[in-house]
Amino acid sequence: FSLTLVGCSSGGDSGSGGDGDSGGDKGYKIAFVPGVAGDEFYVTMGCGIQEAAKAAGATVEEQGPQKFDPSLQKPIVDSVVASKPDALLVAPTDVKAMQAPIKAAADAGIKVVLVDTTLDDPSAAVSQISSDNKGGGAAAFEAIQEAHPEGGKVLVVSVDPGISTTDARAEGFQEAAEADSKFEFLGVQYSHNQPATAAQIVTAALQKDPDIVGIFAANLFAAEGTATGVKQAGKEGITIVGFDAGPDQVKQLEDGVVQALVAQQPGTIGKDGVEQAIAALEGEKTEEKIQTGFTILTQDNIDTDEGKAAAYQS
Ligand code: T6T
Repeated sequence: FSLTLVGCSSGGDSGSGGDGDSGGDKGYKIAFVPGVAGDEFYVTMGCGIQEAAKAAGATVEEQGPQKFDPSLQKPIVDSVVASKPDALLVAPTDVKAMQAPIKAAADAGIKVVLVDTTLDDPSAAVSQISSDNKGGGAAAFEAIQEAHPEGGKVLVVSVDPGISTTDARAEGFQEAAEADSKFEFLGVQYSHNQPATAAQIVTAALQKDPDIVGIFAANLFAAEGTATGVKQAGKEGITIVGFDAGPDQVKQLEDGVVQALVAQQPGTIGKDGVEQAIAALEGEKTEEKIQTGFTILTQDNIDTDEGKAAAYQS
């Protein structure tokens, strides 16, 4: 099915501002396979993709798995490859399991761009575009450190091992936490992208270690569940830092349930992805790796123009 522009606005990080002169209006067909359907991070990326494609006279078809799960994403990539688009923008859900299906796309002559997540061996792709995930994880620790200069126990709630982005965030957080001897790193627990599981992890962790001072939730759904878990445990004074800035996360930040959010630039990742795909199709040089930035959102900047622009679309 086709991605429509419904819900995309020029506000937020829609990736607007493309120069619009790339592509030569050849009517290229671009396929977009996000990590999971309906996730506001990928919805916002889709807006950036759609806008950049429109500027280049290209069309976009989007199809995403119902869960962030390579066994559901693989058949989608297989069928997209069979439909022979000119380019494929894909966020692999696992560094290993998605290796072969994505290589098959490149072998079929489709220009592959990895958006957001990557693979153990990304050589099938003409370009990889992602946030500074490791740096974002370290920044998340710094926000907890600032709130708790006395130190204490800290925990990471992630998604699943084998996802390049969330693994890098957890690693960045862990390295930063272990560099400050006042903090005790309690490890990483995996929520399988289910907010309810993240909430259970947090309630159980708080029963075992009621003196936890900070929790880093490594993506949107982990953050949603972590906030619920802390609330249910009736705990106050715990600093929660979440990755991503969907509408629910922003609300939790405004309500003071979450203290900071690391907002990525999904629209820009999408726009850059289209531009790299078109450059490859035009036989132009591509950039092997593009790193996009992030904004730390707190109650102090969420209502500013910068804060509003960093929030995701829904
Ligand atoms: O955090 C994003 C994305 O960067 C990550 O790879 C998977 O989770 C999200 O889509 C948020 O749900």
